[in-house]
Amino acid sequence: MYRTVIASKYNYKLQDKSSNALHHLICLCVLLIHFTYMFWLSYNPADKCLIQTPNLIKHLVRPIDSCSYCKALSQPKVFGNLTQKKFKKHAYKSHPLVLKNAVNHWPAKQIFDVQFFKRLYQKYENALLYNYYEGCNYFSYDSGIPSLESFFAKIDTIDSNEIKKVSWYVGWGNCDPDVLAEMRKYYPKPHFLPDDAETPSKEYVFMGYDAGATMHLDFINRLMWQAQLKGTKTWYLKPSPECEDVCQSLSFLVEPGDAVLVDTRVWYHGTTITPGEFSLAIQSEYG
Ligand SMILES: O=C(O)CCC(=O)C(=O)O
Ligand SMILES: [Fe+2]
Repeated sequence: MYRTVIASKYNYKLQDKSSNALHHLICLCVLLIHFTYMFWLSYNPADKCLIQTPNLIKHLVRPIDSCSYCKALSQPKVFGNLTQKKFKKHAYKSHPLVLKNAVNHWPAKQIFDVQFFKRLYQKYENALLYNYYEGCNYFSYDSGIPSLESFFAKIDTIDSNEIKKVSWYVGWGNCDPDVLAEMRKYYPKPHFLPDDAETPSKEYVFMGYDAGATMHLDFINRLMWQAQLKGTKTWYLKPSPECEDVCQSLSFLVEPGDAVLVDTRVWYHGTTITPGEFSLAIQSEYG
């Protein structure tokens, strides 16, 4: 009897220990699968670093702003079409600027539409892959269209007149040299940028109906220029939290033919297309 009790106690302990070990092993495997999956999702072969800094960490460790970019501003600085010389005074202050009609003469204003880009990416069939390997981002915002490839596959449906009222908004970087060369046939380097300004070999397209970009901050290396080619769009800017006591949020409307300059590294920004309109903009950086 005594032996049986000892044996069953011993067995119980053994069982207890082995089920604990099994439990730990399962937890470890689940964690391992989870982190491998997260890594696979965020892995981009174009990135120089194997492990990417999560956006939350980027927000926490970004430099504190001096607020000179937003102090005493209640609206963007609005100019007519500025010359290079006049633009230079404002180019690096990070004040939001609107240059009315500065890109009105660009042929892209007439020529660019969803089908233009669909045809372009059909012509250069390796461009999607090239963009991917060069780390050219695609943003689906709230559209639920997961990739540029699926956007082009879907475009005939979302662009048809019967359902033009469906809201969608996407943006993507164009890195492929052939695609960029074809795009640049229809617009020059913005004439107001300083001659010595550094520009990347990547230009973004943002387009959609009735929607826009949700509020965010960009972790990019330079200042941003954007050419509003089709539709009207409202920009919403919010100063960074450390400047909220001395600066205010602002919003402004841009029209086809306007150039917009926003330092999207310090201004939180979002956009909304005027209801019922299609909007298309080209965007890049300068430094
Ligand atoms: O044009 C837009 O809707 C948003 C653009 C944007 O987020 C940017 O230029 O950084
Ligand atoms: Fe942005």
